[in-house]
Amino acid sequence: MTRTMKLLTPLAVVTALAAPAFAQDAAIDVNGDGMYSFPELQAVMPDMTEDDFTALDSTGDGLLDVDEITVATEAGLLPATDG
Ligand SMILES: [Ca+2]
Repeated sequence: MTRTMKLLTPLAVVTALAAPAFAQDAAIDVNGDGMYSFPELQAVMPDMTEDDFTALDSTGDGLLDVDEITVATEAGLLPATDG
């Protein structure tokens, strides 16, 4: 095994394990656009406030994309989804 392979292999394993775990949950993403809107999240998390949502929406576009969902899930702010 080359030196480069040794460096890259663990990263590939981590990526492969992480990617499916944070696929958007169709039960939340009701319109299937791949993002969670505030109404979509509030429907499954009635305690979610608009302030909570704004805090998670780091890009400020009013939608949580996969990166924002991943951060929020890892922080324990959103339920982990496993399909
Ligand atoms: Ca959506």
